[in-house]
Amino acid sequence: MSVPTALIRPVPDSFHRALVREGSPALSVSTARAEHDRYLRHLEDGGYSIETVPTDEAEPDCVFIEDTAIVIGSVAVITRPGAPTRRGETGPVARVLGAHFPLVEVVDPGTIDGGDVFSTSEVVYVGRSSRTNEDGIDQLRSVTSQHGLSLVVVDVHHGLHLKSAVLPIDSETVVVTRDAVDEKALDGLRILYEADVERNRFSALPLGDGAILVTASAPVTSEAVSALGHEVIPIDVSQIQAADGGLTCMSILI
Ligand code: CIR
Repeated sequence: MSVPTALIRPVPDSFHRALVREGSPALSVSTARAEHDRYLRHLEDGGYSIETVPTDEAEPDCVFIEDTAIVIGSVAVITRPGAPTRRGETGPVARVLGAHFPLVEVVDPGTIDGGDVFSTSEVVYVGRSSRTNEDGIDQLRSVTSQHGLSLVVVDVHHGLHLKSAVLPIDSETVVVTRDAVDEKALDGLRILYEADVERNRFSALPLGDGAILVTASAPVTSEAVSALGHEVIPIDVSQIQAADGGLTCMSILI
């Protein structure tokens, strides 16, 4: 059996110019880099082999590699990111993923970010958000239907991406930020709510070995995840979160 691989991109020196919400404090590149290094160690401990796409100083957000590609069944969908400043990030990722999968490219006028997509065994969920538009969703639907998967569209009312507000923690459970998405679309999934005092702070990445990496900034929600019987591993990624990132966004797991 082949070893699960995590595709990642190192934090560039230009990370301090990453896209942030208005009024956000200045970003520290060295702290973000230390957080990223710890994240990589956890991926390795979780059983992943790391494959690195070179960083690019011209792309301040390139560490958020998740947004550039989505693996669906046997193909990799190369996205067209919703933020025009991020569209140059896809080429180098496509070159590396092309060695593993046939590629399908999302084309103009479609936009879609990988942060808006997660899957269960039969369903792909996609967020209709400020980054992912109707045409991008239609292009993704033609891929999912070729793989016999249904596509469920979830309207994102608050937050950057679907996975800013809906975090899968196992095959049937998601942690949801209240009032952030159209929850009717999540019918059939077990919902655990993020603690209100930790609004938008919880993020999670289930690792290959069954443990779940969780943000240290959301201990109450993480405790509730642990109470479901999961092993949780807290990690401090405050600078990554200051740039609107979470734990899924720094890797593409293949
Ligand atoms: C952006 O605004 O595009 C980046 N600063 C953050 C992207 C985070 N992506 C993700 O969580 N999938």
